[in-house]
Amino acid sequence: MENVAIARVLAEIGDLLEIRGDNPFKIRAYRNASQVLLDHPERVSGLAAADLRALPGVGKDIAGRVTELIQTGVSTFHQELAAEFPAGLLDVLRLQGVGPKTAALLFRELQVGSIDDLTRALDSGAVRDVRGMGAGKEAQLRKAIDDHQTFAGRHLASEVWKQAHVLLAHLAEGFPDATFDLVGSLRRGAETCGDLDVLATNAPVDVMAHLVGFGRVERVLGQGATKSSVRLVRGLQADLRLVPAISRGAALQYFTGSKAHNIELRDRALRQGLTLNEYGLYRLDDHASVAGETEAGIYEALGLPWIPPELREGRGELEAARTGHLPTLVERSDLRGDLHCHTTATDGKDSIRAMALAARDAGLTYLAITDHSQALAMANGLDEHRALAHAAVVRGIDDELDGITLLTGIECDIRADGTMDLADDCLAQLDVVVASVHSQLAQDGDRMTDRVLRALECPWVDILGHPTGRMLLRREPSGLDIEAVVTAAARLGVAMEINGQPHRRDLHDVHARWARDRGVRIVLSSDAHGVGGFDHLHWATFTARRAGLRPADILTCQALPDLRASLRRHRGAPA
Ligand code: DGT
Ligand code: CA
Ligand code: CA
Ligand code: ZN
Repeated sequence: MENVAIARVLAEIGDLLEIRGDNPFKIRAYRNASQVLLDHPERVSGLAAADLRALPGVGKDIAGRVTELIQTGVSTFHQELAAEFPAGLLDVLRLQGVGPKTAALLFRELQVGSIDDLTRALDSGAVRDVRGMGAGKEAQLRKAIDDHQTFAGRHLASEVWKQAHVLLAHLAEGFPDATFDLVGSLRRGAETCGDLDVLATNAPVDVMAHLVGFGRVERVLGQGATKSSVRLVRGLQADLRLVPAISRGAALQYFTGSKAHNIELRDRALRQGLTLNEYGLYRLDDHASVAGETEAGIYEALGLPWIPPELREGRGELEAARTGHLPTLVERSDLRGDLHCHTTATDGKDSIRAMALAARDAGLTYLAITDHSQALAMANGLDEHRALAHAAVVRGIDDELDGITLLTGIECDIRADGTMDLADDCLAQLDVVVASVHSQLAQDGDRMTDRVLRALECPWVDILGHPTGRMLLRREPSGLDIEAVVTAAARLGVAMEINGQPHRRDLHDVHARWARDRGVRIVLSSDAHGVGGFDHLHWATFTARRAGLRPADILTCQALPDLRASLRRHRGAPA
């Protein structure tokens, strides 16, 4: 039995106990154990009972359930729990804002056992009549179902990336001479992916059997000689295509997409008397092959320069390529510094010094320490006094370090009324101020816009952090009028952030392009909360590339002296 399968049963026990209203410690214990087994490098089913018990988070009870599972293929405890509720109730529980109490109530009062049942109950008006529900809860549930439908089946790109690399290692281990390429939306640097697309060349058909034998495969959806699909853990589908080496370029092009880009490209081919598919570019009259081995060769035969995958969204890139207007996109290695990170002073996991060294290892030459301000009490946010004391510590550590310069700063909350969370006199003494909204994101659009516009008027605000507050697959952007904010930021010389946290990617690429076009300078930030967080700069870079940004559009591609001079506080009064 695979670790994945055992982990899934334990996680489900946790969910079912939660609906039943069982002991929270017990619920957490099952969930912890599930994660431990999922991450365990060797097969748990091969372990002796004592070794199983020795795993962190696996106590006597859970070890017993796991042993039963391994020996019999089922857990009677899981089956008993599952028999108490309809299977679809777990989907209801996973809706945003539906806790176990609500799920249990909906089941008991209205026999809701699935999302479809819930939709029907909402449509009939039955939900609002249940004691403890009401119109507010009704609206919340409707929104949760809407979101579920919008987000269903999509995965954060960073999650897909992690799984992709484990899969690639498995494939390469079996076929060291083959070439495996990641294609699809992941290669285009998209924010979320519907599935994981992998292309194989120089491999025998046996590669398909090897895919199916991968330890993280939960279900085989189809296995063929040129295409196979499997479902991996967490419901991620992976497609593997196999083409001959002479078609690698054509297949890279075709399976990278996007569909919109491919359709435009195929139209262009047709107008030149050519036909394009995943095997090559051919003349229509005599079917002679024109290109196919390399991707650049395909574009070249169509009279175009190679187009970076991040731009292949059908947003005018073919026209730009044809007329010689493709930008030279920013690369991760162009980034010279980072102006947004957190330390143990607030909600970060690592010290100032550790963050500085990690930034240096990540190839950066300067780093601003921007911990939270007091409004974020949960994060132990800094008041004026602590902010200035923290800045003094940062300066002291900066003096001791070579190869990286620390800047003092703050991520200052923008209060609900648009005033800044710290006094001007404090903000003025720091090297850089990022202003961000963290509370009352549900404010109506006009109020949110006024709030942010007012914050931008504060002369010490250099950067607007994660402007829309969205959380991919979890929370829609705020009602902010982004056009009004972009216009004000351009006028006042405030830079706007592309936050690289994989669930933020905020600004969104379309907005970032807009902002640049209207004269706003862009900052790429990690928003690292630990030494590993500088990896986020890769995601910020993907978004910037999708936005068509060049190094010259980005403040953090400047060396420190130029960066300092470019910050709003050093630019003097706006013209
Ligand atoms: P996703 O999976 O929703 O994040 O987005 P993609 O772009 O990865 O889409 P997917 O996996 O359905 O297909 C991968 C690529 O294959 C897609 O970007 C372009 C190509 N492709 C798929 N279907 C078609 C099609 O009907 N026509 C053309 N020209 N290309 C297609
Ligand atoms: Ca895909
Ligand atoms: Ca696919
Ligand atoms: Zn923030």
